[in-house]
Amino acid sequence: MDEKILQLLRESAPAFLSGEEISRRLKVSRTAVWKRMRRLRTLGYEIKASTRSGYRLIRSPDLLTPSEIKPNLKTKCLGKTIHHFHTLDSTNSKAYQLALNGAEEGEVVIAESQEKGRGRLGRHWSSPPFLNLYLSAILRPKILPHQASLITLMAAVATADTIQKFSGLLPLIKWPNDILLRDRKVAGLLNEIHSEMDRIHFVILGIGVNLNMDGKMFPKEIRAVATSLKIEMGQAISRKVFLQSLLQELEKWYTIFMKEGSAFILKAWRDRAHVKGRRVKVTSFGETVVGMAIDVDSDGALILETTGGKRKRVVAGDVEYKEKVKS
Ligand code: BTX
Repeated sequence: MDEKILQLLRESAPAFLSGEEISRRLKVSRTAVWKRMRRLRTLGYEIKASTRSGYRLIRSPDLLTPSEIKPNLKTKCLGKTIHHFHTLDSTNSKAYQLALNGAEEGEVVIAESQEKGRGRLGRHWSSPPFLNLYLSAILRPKILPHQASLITLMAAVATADTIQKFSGLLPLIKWPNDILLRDRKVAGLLNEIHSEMDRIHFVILGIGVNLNMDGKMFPKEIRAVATSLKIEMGQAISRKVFLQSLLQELEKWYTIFMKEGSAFILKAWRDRAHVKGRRVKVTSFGETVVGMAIDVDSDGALILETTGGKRKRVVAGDVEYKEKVKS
């Protein structure tokens, strides 16, 4: 209903639209329209009311609702359906449920805040309201389950490129799913798949990007390791425009992946990760290994040369760089 009212107000802007006309078009009472206007104002919409002429939309807040995002969104599929929530436990959990119930490829879930934002391995992702981006996209790629990690690499490339285009800064991808600026985490990815032995039903591509957080807003324990675009650029940014760009980049890289295969994605990832020759400490399934990163293989696994000179393939885990990262 909010969305429909906003659409009507936008269509008639800059003119006023009478309460009577809105109630007639939406088949609801004048009181219902008035109540909705009051609610929209509490959400940050500036709506002028005149007893004679009706309502006029003056300004919209930086919300990530479909009516804010879709007008300038230049994608063919990704984000054509947006499920927007003021708060959710986790956008990934919601998207997973929607996908189980038949949601189509390209549908996107966005929340202004998350109460139980999820990182990998049961970790928490700090998700305060109206500042950042918390998004989950439903994809149904025709690839084999063992190639699913490539979707994470593809999304990391798209997220890094969006950040670079937006800020002019050079982000660095840290295997497998962190995006760093000046050695601090500005974005994280959490991909979850639902599959059979030889077929993927869907992938939930979860992306969190810190956009307008100030340093003090981060929980104390991550203040030294996290950053936001606002901190790095010295100015607040439009979440709406960032989201539109991110959806466009994701669609571009996903299309390249589906048409060209993994080689293109792996090259793009390598160019943005500079992993080769880096001394790393990797924790994987409770085991810690120190060594030199050699490369990622064609399935996106990290290849290490351990201090004993042996090659090791790591499919999941956490990486710590042993020297400072330049970005
Ligand atoms: P991760 O397990 O690699 O990172 C989680 C770790 O990062 C935490 O343990 C903490 O140290 C640190 N951290 C927590 N919050 C933040 C933050 N806002 N910025 C920087 N560092 C932080 C990374 O997992 C994957 C995160 C994906 C988040 C998205 S948001 C939309 C979607 N829905 C959902 O529930 N998760 C994903």
